[in-house]
Amino acid sequence: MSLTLVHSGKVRELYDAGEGRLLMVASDRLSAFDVILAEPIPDKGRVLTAMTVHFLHELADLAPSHLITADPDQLPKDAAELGGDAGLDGIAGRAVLVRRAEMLPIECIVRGYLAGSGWKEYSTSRTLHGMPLPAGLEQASRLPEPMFTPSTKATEGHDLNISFDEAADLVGKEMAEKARDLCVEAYRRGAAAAERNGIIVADTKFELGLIDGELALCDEVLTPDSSRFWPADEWRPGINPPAFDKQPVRDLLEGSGWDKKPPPPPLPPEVVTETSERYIAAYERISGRRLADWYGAAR
Ligand code: Q0N
Repeated sequence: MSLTLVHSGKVRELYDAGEGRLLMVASDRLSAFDVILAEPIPDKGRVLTAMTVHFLHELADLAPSHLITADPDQLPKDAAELGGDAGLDGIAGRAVLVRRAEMLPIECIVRGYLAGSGWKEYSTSRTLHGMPLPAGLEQASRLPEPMFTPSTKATEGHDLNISFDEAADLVGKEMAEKARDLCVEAYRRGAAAAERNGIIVADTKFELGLIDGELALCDEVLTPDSSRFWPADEWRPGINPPAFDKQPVRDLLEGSGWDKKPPPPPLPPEVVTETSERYIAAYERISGRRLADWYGAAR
């Protein structure tokens, strides 16, 4: 094995590919309630990779990105070792070669709807990251305008919501303004495309880095792992809408009496299949493309 692992996340791995490049490999692993499930979700890694590449192309006029290629034939030779017995076919469609960037030390979150920690803050103080909001909003309400709500890695790995001024203290005022404007516009465009096809992107997280001194989109872009996707026809203010991607998994786990400590109970095959189909549907509806046309399709 000649590619050095530089980071192993819950569902992805990052390798040093030499010459200022990294190889990002998205797995088929699924995380629910902060635990990795034992059963891989077929095609999940390809879906997340294809969706990211789709949006990087859609947003290319807005910002450059770290992407070099997703073409399996253009990956470094050693990459085949990561695909196990299948070789290159084992990672085709879920691996991308990218340029190494100087990452901003903030997570650039944009919220269009009030969910998760945003809803929690609003319900206690009628603010979002310290910014006052109108009264009368409910859980899952659409915000008057998408809002840039950055966070930063707290010491114990958990994210800490910060104000715009705190983000500016970390990266500089001009950089924070650039990042905010880029991310809000990227969210507006991505969310509008998704909503036309029945999927609400409630919020999303961008990771930005500097490449040749230019602010560039890195990591995943507008995927179900980096965002909250809701089925538009099941959204209404006042409730916590189901997740477009993994609600069947959550329902199963919630209904199983599991105490949320590892190991999680096994997923029945029909829940694995349904979840895979939901990921594929999300990609196909949002991008207007077929997953079968993306790298790594079974031939
Ligand atoms: C990088 N992360 C955080 C992989 C992504 N182009 C880049 N250059 C340098 N560093 C990074 C990138 C990118 N993308 C981004 N860590 C390093 C997110 N990780 C989590 C685990 O999987």
